[in-house]
Amino acid sequence: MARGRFILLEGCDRAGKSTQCAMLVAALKEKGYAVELCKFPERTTTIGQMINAYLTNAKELDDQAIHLLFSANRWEAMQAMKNKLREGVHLVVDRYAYSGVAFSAAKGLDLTWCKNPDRGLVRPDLTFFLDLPTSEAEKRGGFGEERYEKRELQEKVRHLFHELKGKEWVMVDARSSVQAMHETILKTALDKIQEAQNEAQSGELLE
Ligand code: FDM
Ligand code: MG
Repeated sequence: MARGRFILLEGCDRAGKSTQCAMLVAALKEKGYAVELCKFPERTTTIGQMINAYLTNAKELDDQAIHLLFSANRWEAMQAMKNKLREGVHLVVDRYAYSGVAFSAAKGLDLTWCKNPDRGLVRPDLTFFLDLPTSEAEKRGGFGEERYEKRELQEKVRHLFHELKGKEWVMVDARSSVQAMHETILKTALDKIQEAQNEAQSGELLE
């Protein structure tokens, strides 16, 4: 059996990541694939509750401390994610280490320091970056509710995402319609999943 694919959606706030993740999961399920949604921060764990308190301004934390909590929140999910992938389950992931680095570095922390705690996390097979100009994000509902939803910071975050992006990233214009974005994302994800199945048939991916 082919290992599941790790499909990541990254981007600034209000770019439509959560909507697109939900649509992708639903479409893959409808096609008969085993697929699960993961979201970071995962606010339900003990660490996640601390992160939530920080983001909703209920609690103050040093920039370094919150950075490490975001990373720990990924590490605590790692074994379960690896198990799922090994079982052939595809994972659609809403934010990951790139958000971790981009947001903390945008606040002024050293870029290399920011990257270090996430070294060794399982790598995405496919990363979509939903790109939205900050001026557009501001117009969307709910912007400004949480700690990081401020124009100046979001501009820096967007700039850092562009610095961090790998050659293999798939850039998606988040000004496009929900449906148009979904079609692009679904098609690319299906190609990736098919590629994995072909490799498994030729034995290359068997562990
Ligand atoms: N965020 C998210 C970080 O600062 N570091 C991280 O590692 C992650 C995963 O948390 F402003 C920020 C990004 C965003 C906030 O994310 C909450 P959601 O996706 O809006 O819940
Ligand atoms: Mg948000």
